[in-house]
Amino acid sequence: MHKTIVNTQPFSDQKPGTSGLRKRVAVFQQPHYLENFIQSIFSTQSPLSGGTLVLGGDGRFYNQTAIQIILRMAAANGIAHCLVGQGGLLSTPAASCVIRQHGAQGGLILSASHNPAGPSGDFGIKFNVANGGPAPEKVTQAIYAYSQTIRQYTLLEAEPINIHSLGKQHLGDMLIEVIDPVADYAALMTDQFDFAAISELLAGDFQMRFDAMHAITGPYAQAILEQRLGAQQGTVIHGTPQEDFAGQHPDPNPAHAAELVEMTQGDNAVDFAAASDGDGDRNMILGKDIFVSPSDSLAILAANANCFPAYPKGIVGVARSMPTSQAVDQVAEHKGIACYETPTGWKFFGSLLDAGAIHFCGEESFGTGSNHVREKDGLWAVLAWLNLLAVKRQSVRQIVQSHWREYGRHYYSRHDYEAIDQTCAEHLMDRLREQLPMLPQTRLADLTVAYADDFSYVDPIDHTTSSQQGIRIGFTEGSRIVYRLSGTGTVGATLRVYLERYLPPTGQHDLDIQQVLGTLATLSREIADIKQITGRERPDLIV
Ligand code: G16
Repeated sequence: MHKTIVNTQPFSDQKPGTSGLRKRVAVFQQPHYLENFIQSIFSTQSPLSGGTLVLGGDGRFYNQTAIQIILRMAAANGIAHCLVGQGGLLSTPAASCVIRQHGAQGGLILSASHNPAGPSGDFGIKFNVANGGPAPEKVTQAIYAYSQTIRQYTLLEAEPINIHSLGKQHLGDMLIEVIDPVADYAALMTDQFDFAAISELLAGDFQMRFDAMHAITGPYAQAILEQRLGAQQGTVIHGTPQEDFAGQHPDPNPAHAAELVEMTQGDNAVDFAAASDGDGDRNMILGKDIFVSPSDSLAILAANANCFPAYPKGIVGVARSMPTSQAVDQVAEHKGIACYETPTGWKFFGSLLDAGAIHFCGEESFGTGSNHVREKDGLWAVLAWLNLLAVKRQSVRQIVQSHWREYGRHYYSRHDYEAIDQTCAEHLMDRLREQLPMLPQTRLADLTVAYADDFSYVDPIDHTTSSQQGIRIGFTEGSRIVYRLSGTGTVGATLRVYLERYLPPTGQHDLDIQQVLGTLATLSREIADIKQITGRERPDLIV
């Protein structure tokens, strides 16, 4: 088969963000754009040469085109073996599972996560390394550096490859194996949870819905919840992956999954509802008339880890991203286990998980996971909650409320200012940084600032430093305001403001969240001069 070398020029915007390279589809459709980035991965990640690569995505528009190009480039770049999810499909946690179980040297996940899809939507590429997790910063920096000097890429001339039938075929010297995208992952889940207990729960009066949001988790949820666990047919809604996610925003939060939230309210409310996102790594947990915040969900799962067959003696440690509420810290302190605060991005949990320092980790951005893979895992969190409900035989609300009675409640909310001008956003953050030395001991409203800093993290395992990871303003009674710019948007900048206030076990736990956080919300706008700098009166999204 003929190998072609194509001359090219660098694109200046190929720096990966919080989670891979995410751009509008039209950006990826530019001649050479995708190829340059893929060549930068193949040329810098030497273990891939002669090794095994896992390939799949969330099924969004442009996946099929990208997979054909990547296969031809992989074959031309000396990859020996490529495992492709049938139809080009693999959820992000399933890709992580396949990389680990097949001893692959890495994987490419084609997804822009929860961002909308379709010809005018977003596309993305994530490179995961041999531990199954997102590439750490030193790897993404090397890929970016290469992309800035690239002059050539190489690919095989070949007819389109059939990725829809299971089985093996050759492309040049490379073996392509089209695999069932669900099988390895479903088998792993049966090791993690008590499927018999969950089946028994689902066989009774218990009513649940799982919203796959027209994205990748449909086939996984149908196979695991309906076929293996015996949930009623129709439990999984919006279960057929579509290239444009039916024009919806597959972001599992109360704003974007409003239909599911409604199913948990009123006379015919279901007992439990959950949703996952475009690529299956996020989760939202709901009970009858209750939304479980991702930070609380992590804390509750950590507090009850001994309910899961994989952790009969509980867990050794936990980690959360810095802006995530400190609810899990309370659990760690009570249980005497380690607790780490990392920057935003699942990649920062990898070294802690690999070293056995933690078992569970999570983020406010609807991500929860464990050491079973190296990605956050939407269905894992759903099964964990089902396992918990099966063991405790209490409602979601009862479990959450008794957790608050034991550990106190961290009232928590994120206010997003979306698609603001990039220069304004950077100016706002710079001004905040300038104020930091003056803030400690200042009295603001009825609060006193205890500390104010720009979060910097030294990985305790590999000792790499990541600085400027978000501005934290902490108050003496435990409240916090955190500011950072999102690393996953594709239009302008998104300013995220995270608000947190703790009320102890004896405090009131049934108050309105935005009311409890009202003073902090006002302060957050004043301290950062949000209106003057961005022109925005109020956030575009409150979660
Ligand atoms: C990605 C990362 C997460 C991160 C989230 C939000 O999630 O994997 O670790 O918390 O983005 O990041 P940001 O606040 O920078 O937008 P996903 O589900 O989009 O891949």
